[in-house]
Amino acid sequence: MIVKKIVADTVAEAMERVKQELGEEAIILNTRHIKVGGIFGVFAKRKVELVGSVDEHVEDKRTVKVEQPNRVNLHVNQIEQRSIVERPTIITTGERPLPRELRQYAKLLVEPALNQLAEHLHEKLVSTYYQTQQAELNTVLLEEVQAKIRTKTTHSKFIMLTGPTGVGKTTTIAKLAAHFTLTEKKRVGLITTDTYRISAIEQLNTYADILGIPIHVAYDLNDFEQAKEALQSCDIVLIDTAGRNFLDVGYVEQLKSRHTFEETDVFLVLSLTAKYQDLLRMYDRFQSVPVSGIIFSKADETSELWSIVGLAEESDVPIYCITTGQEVPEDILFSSVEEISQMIVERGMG
Ligand SMILES: Nc1nc2c(ncn2[C@@H]2O[C@H](COP(=O)(O)OP(=O)(O)OP(=O)(O)O)[C@@H](O)[C@H]2O)c(=O)[nH]1
Ligand SMILES: [Mg+2]
Repeated sequence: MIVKKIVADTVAEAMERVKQELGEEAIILNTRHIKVGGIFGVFAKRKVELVGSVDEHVEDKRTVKVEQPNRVNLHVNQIEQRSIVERPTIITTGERPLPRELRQYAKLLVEPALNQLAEHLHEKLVSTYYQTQQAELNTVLLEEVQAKIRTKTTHSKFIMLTGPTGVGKTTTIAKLAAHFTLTEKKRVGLITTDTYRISAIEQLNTYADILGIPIHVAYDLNDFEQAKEALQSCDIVLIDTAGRNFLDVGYVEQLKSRHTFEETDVFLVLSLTAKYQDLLRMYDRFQSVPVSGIIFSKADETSELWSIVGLAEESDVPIYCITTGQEVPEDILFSSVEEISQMIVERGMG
């Protein structure tokens, strides 16, 4: 395949030059606006950059004089013709053409969670492919993912989990309680404000019993203040909530008037099993208190993790941890950006 990058003042001019240099059969791989020249972006000229390509077979067809085939030749030619038709060098992913050798990345470029990044990823993959002639570009992808996501640790006294119903808030509180008590040797206390479900209280009581740590049930904000008072000597206080509390404007206003969020990290728990558009909606709905990080839950129940990248691009909120199963305390990961990126790319391209 012959590939040419053309820079011109207008798309029409660029197209004309592609036609002149590569012929009528040329395919446009990519078009983008760029700025050329100037100092620190001032006086830079807006140009169009167009990457065009033409199949070498097409060039051959135009330049080689074909002799009248005999019976045998005709047969061979037919096979050749058919194989060209059956193995096109360019495939199309949505609106973006992709060299056939990069077909394993086709699904990626139409992935809803990567919609914002698709153009950039496409360009990066195609240009790296043409520069290196390598079709295995997972390292490029890995670098792109690494550049998008951030992680965070916490040194706050209060850790509050919020998020939609059933995403794993209470289970994650139990995992965190075990982590801080057993691994970090901290004095941990629990408060649950989720009093809608008796079973949630029992669930946490059981874990608190096993770990030998105090737990307080707060039925209202007075109880909440008393619980905080009682747990003053703890290094860390983990607060479990019912998702619906944070969607109640009145409750949030009262909470804000009785709890300064200075020493608090609020982590929004989002399940990776949810559709990407629903995750975005959830992220928007749970903004009533300042969210300092995201906990992605149920990574064990999904075949790909692109939502993590999409949400990082959309929100720029760091990741606190990822949960990977129902088992307490082991199914939780406090991974680095590199480890999470590796997991995302391996899972997505596996
Ligand atoms: N597969 C899987 N299941 C999980 C994970 N975390 C929690 N669960 C399960 O998800 C279900 C709901 O978990 P909970 O911890 O009760 O969720 P919650 O957010 O507290 O739910 P509500 O308090 O009702 O809003 C339970 O069956 C958990 O065992 C995880 O990482 N992977
Ligand atoms: Mg719960």
